[in-house]
Amino acid sequence: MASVTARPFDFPLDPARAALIVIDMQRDFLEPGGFGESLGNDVSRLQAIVPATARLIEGFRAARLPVIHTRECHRPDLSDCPPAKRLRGAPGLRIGDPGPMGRILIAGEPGAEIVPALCPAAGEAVIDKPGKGAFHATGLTDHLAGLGITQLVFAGVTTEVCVQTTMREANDRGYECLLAEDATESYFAEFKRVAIDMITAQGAIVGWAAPVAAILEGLA
Ligand code: C5J
Repeated sequence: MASVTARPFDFPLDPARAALIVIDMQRDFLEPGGFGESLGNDVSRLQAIVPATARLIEGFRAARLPVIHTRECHRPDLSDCPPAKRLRGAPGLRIGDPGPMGRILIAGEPGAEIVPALCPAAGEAVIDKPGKGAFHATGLTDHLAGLGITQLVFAGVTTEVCVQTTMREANDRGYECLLAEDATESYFAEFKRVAIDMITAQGAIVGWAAPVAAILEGLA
């Protein structure tokens, strides 16, 4: 057991029971010319966390601990996309519409792929998820149970949407959740700050937050 310096208090990391979940580091969210930028977002904010996220992934790989990647995407026939979700986007740039990197958030399209710098290694699980949370309508629960995982370290985008939603789902399912605070980002700086405050408030009501360097020390 290692003690990771974290907010609001040290996280008791048990590497034998821990996995890393990297949320939605997809081209359409991160790359210039993708869906995120076409909505008017500054994607350089999200690109900036790629090096820290890569270090975290490498640390888990070096420690031979599970790395799980997620992608927010839907089936080409949209049968897993509730109309209420699809109709929420900007007209002309909704899920399934033709976008700058193929059909927006559709499995198999270039924009739905993970950015090359964080490409999943052979044998690492890639969970395609139709919701914001990675537990909804996926096999993640069974996958984690099969590995004996009870602690989850989180990285990815965006902090206040898919990362926070998945952390809340995990927290309710009994996992101890630690967010790598320099390996997560939002298009809105204030949303990231407030999301981490909400997660760590009231004695880690949803979970803990720590820098990548502190988490890597705990794995060493
Ligand atoms: C994610 C989103 N991945 N912001 N999606 O956070 O719609």
